[in-house]
Amino acid sequence: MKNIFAIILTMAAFLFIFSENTIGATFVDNFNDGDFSGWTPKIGSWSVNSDMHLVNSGTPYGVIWKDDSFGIYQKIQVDAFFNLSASQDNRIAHLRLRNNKHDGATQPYWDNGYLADFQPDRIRIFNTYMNGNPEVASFVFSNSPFTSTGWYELAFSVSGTGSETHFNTWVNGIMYIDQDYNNTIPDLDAGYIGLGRKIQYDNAQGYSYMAAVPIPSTLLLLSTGLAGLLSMKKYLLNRSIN
Ligand SMILES: [Ca+2]
Ligand SMILES: [Ca+2]
Repeated sequence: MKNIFAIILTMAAFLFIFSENTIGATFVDNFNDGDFSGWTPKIGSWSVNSDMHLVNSGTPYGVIWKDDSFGIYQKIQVDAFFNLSASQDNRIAHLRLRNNKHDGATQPYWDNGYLADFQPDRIRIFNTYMNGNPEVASFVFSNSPFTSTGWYELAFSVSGTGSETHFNTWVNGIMYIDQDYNNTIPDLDAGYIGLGRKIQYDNAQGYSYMAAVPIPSTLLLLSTGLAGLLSMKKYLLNRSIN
């Protein structure tokens, strides 16, 4: 009976560890079904074009939000089509994290949140809020990865809170910003994921955890699980002997 209880405890401990690591949400959208359900445009005129790419034909300050709200760790990855010989609107991509999706602002482009601005000569991260958008991180390319017109895989993540807030950005899987930030605005610890501007997007994906995994409890659970495993081994050995 004691051994059965240990087995159940083992399974429960492992299930709990697993679920604690996967709280949050993931999304993948290639827009190949011709619509952007699961996203809500805020500014601009958004659609999925005949090539099955997400496009904004309205204001260059367009913003579209993923519908779900996300937590402490957030990452978005998306393909963006940089046309280096066309107007500037075809060379600027905006990836947004932890945004408050504020509907009442007179200039909603400046919702509270973090904005990664990708351009062929540099990447900048802004802490946006009403009437302001201070630059909080940047990387100027000495050798730009944007060498010709085509699709580029962009990614932006934020983790941690307060002075432990941390940003990363990537182009085609190469990391260009890896930087801490001291965030003093609790509003910026959670929120929505979004895209912006007028460049063409495709293959959006992202994920989020609601909170960091607390290490002491994980270790406790792991040791409980190991103890349970040992009991299970003993139980199985005893059973085979009997
Ligand atoms: Ca597509
Ligand atoms: Ca769709």
